Amino acid sequence: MKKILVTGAYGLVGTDLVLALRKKYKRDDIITLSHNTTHNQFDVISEKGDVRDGKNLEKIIKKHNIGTVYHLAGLLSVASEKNPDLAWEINLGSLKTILDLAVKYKFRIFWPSSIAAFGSTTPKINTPQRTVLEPTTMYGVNKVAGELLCQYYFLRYGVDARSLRYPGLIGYKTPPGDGTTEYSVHIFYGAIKENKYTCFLKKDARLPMMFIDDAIYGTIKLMEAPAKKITVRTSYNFGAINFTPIELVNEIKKLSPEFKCDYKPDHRQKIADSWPKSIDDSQARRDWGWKHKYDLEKMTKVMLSQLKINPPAGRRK
Ligand code: AKB
Repeated sequence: MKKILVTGAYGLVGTDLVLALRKKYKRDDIITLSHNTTHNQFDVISEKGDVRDGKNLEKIIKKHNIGTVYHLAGLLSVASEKNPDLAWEINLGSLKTILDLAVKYKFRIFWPSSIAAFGSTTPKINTPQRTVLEPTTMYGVNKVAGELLCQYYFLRYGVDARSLRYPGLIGYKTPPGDGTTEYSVHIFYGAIKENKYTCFLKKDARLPMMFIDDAIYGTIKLMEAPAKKITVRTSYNFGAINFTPIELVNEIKKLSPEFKCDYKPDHRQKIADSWPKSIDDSQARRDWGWKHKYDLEKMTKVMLSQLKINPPAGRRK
């Protein structure tokens, strides 16, 4: 079998994805690429390197006879605003390098886009698959350019690149990254550690969200779908639930009645204001059978119970 390479394997998506892939494939079939191989918590092959180093990427792809790349390495929205040049290099530069290598070595690619591809001129409720894409963040600009690049390489070179517009993802196996929807992960750490949290978004900031198990299920399902089912070569709208901070707080309070949250919206609110509130993902559901399983209640129960078993203080930073 041709092997699978996962970049960004220690992030929120990468961690759960590698664990899920490992249930389906043998140890030697999965290769992770990371800056640091010392914290290798997976029973897979790990390679050291930076996704901006095209020569190293090519060496790894040749050495392991790679057939699929999940290219997850990237900066999130808030981190990208702090360092737009670095975001461009990592989020877009490395995607271009991998697409070029896919032309040469004929492998398939998964690349995550995001609801950040939309902007304030996009319809916010049930945002359609095909609509205005005028983001005002560097991260969003990277995502739109990346989506178009994937489609271009498919049309021009036949590269089988597939993508999902991830909503805010909520998981418990890694600490939250530097993004906007990440309040929805930080809040659980606050609830578990000290029964309180100060939210950096307004209490009524509704955003599209998804529990990580659904995201991983959908990502693998997309990659396993026959090519003829894939009618979107930019990136599929990918939805599950949507909620506001106060709705999440009320759900947490059902299980932890002492939990308190206050709201101090900061610069991140402006990013949230430019994103949709809910997503129409009917095309993904029609084309390749996407279906989510977790609602707000079920997700909250799993997050609290899992973080109680493995409390944040003992976790890798
Ligand atoms: C972020 O908030 O930056 C990400 C995303 C929605 O892409 N979680």
